[in-house]
Amino acid sequence: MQSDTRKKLLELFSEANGDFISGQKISDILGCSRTAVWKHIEDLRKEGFELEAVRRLGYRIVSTPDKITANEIRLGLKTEVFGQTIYFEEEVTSTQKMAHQLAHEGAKEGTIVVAELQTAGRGRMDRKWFSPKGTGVWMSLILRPPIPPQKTPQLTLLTAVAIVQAIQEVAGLVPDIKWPNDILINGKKCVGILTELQADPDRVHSVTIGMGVNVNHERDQFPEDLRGIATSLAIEKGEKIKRARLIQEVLLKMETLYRQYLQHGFLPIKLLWEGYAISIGKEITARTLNGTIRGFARGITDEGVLILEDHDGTIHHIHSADISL
Ligand code: BT5
Repeated sequence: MQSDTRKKLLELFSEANGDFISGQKISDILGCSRTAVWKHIEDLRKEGFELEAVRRLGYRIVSTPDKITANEIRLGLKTEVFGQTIYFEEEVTSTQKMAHQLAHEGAKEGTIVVAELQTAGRGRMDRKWFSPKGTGVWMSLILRPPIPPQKTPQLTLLTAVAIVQAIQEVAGLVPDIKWPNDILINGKKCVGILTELQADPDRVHSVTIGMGVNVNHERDQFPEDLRGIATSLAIEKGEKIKRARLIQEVLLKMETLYRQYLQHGFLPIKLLWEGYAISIGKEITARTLNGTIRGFARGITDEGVLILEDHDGTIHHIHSADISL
């Protein structure tokens, strides 16, 4: 479709404000045949517009495509620092990789990298993160916190709290946190967080926090191996969510919590985190690189490390593991 035809058509629908416009009216205004109108409508559908067609009434726009652009993120962003510098890409290997490079080149605190599609999105320990086009939030945030490297796990927990709060605000859903970095709804994972740092032994240069949120995936868009363990906000809510709005809210909640963290330390964040955590107080299995331990999750330390008491009463401090209930 030519861009001026597309523009005129979208203006028409915008003026109609969700009401029907007859095919005849559209063809008169665009100066084209009814068949051509139908083709233009099909083109809009391919772009992600949802249109309803009813005989004798004409066409009506139901929803606009959920596109993310730097402008969509900027418009209505209420933060002072986070997300004030945006790198938006249609396609990257991994936003983490790009953010590391930018951090290395001196990118400012609060810089974000967002992509519509990741061809090599990654999880912890080089696992893969499924990041298809146009359905999720694939974002990395660069921070330069004045903290020693051993405290950076706290930032993963801070991020989890911020994302849970943002999901509550934007989607009205109440997710759970599974230590350390999973956010679940109805027992299925809809968010993964990956915190990576560039540091000397005693000083952090930058922390890159990668966030993957499954937002508008339909159930059958997940590959077979994830279908039983993954979900999206749209599946749980039964309607689509505007991703740019979610990004704005995540950035706002993160900035607020991060300020609080730098001023008052980890304790207030820890209390919030414990309020959302499902694994604490329960019997769990922790798979670590050094083996598997079963026991009761007693809580987290002030550093964000999981405290696990096994059946002999021995206390283990778990820095990194996969947890199952
Ligand atoms: C994570 O790893 O959960 C961290 C994921 C971080 C992804 C973001 S997206 C933006 C930024 N750029 C990147 O390249 N990464 C970050 P982990 O706890 O290791 O979990 C990985 C496991 O989750 C995989 O082995 C799968 O079992 C599962 N998984 C993969 N993709 C998924 C998805 N989209 N939704 C739910 N589960 C998924």
